[in-house]
Amino acid sequence: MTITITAFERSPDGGKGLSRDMRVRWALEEVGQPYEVRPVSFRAMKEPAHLALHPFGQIPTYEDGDLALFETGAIVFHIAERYAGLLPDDPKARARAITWMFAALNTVEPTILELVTAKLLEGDKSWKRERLPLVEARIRTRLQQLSDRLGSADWLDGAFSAGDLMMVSVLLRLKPSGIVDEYPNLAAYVARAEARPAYQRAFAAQLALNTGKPSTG
Ligand SMILES: N[C@@H](CCC(=O)N[C@@H](CS)C(=O)NCC(=O)O)C(=O)O
Repeated sequence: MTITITAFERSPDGGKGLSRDMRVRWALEEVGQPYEVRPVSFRAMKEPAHLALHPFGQIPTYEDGDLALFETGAIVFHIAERYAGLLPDDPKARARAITWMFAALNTVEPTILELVTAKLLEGDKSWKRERLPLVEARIRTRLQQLSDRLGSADWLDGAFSAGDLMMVSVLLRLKPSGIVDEYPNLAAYVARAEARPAYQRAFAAQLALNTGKPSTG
């Protein structure tokens, strides 16, 4: 049974890696599992057929036989549990890698999403000028803490894991702001992850869907 995921028919960023199907594509590429993509329009996302898969009317979703999942954290965790390559075998190292997945989604991503909201959804509000510096300060607090912990290591805890995949996916959303570049070890961490062949293949496939040009990756 082929794994099928959903993705934006037309991604707001033109398919440059920011839509969250990227995390799932990347995970599947890391573990060497083929997959198909079903593009969905913004309208179709809110219709009953898609809502049956995703109660919040979003992408991505994941289907494998009679299993249907939503939420990238759950999907990437499922992939990492099911196929080798994204979680260490040692139980304690595995638990720590899973901890980093949660840290990415629960502790780092919310601050970054605040910035996206402040800039894109509330860009015309009167409070924007006062709010933005506060939001950026909260992001810098988290990035400094993450930078201190990463130090000079390549990855957050030993070998590359689903924890790194999720953390880098979250940090990439900050790319347009340039804030990650203020922390050279984090910028190098993100670049190291982006250089992984699995990331490159996932990125090329997402871009190809949006540009209509076949992926060469
Ligand atoms: N927490 C969810 C967030 C999913 C999400 O926000 N998806 C975005 C695309 S990256 C979406 O579908 N946005 C359209 C909408 O919410 O209407 C996850 O990690 O899967």
